[in-house]
Amino acid sequence: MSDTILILGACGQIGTELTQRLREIYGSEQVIASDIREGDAAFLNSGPFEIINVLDRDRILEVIQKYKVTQVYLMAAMLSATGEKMPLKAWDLNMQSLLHVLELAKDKHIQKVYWPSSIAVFGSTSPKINTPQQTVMEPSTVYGISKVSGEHWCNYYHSKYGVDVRSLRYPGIISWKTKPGGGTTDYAVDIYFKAKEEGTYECFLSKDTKLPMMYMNDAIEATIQIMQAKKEDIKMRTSYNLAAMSFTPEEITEEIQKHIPEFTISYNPDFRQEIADSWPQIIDDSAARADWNWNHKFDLELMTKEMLSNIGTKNNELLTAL
Ligand code: AKB
Repeated sequence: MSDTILILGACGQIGTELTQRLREIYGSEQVIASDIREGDAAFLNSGPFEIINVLDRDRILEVIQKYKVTQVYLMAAMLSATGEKMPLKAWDLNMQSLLHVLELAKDKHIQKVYWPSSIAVFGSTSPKINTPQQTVMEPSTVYGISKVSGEHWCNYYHSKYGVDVRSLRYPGIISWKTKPGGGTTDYAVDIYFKAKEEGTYECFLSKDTKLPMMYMNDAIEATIQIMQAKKEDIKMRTSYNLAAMSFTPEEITEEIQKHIPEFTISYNPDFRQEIADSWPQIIDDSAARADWNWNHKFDLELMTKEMLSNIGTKNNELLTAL
């Protein structure tokens, strides 16, 4: 039987590109996009779309039954910076949606679940350099608390009920097609847009704040790769560390200046600095590389070329609408 995929939160930064890529692989009709509100016309026209509030379990089930869905990718979440402004709302959204989907999988309405975790599961007591797969995890943000708890729920549903749930701890994800919203790593997307559009950028993190980052193409490939991996190769049922590169605002600035020499940056750290300071600088993702052959393609140099050559082009105008 072929797979039918439901994406919850399909209009977000990762959901948009994931939907597009999954439709290329599985066929448009096999990939049901959904979000709490309608996306752009181009997005709606590229395949089936349903309005779903991820807090409404019955509605998720209705759509699963309507399309005979076999896999769910739960991409809806409130990120670190917004989560600190609305802690209880972030907790409700991030946890309840996951528990709904895990319950639906436990009751055999679906066969496989993807749920993203984050480097935010780590806190200031975790090692900052080469942060291991398994280590101390005492997150300081509500987003991090929800992700670390979610990881344990995934592991629990897998070991107790055999639910096939798979997860990755995303670093900051950088893309030119859809902008992120409410994250601490968002500066690394904004900086490219401002460099192209205004030639200058005020950064909300200090110049030497090193964080793990990844180009969107790698994030999408990793997501699909872990979902397509053989069951027995998935040894971590909490979530896998995932890495590609780490850099500071100063280092990304220098890379951009190779293409736009007149680009300038100033620094005005805000409440997000404390969040960033609690996170790892470099992640050890050797478990993902060993277990299911993860390998990144994009480094800072290649990503910068891609970002700057696509922002502001016809390509970008079209794809932003997806
Ligand atoms: C955020 O900054 O909150 C996210 C993340 C690292 O999970 N991009």
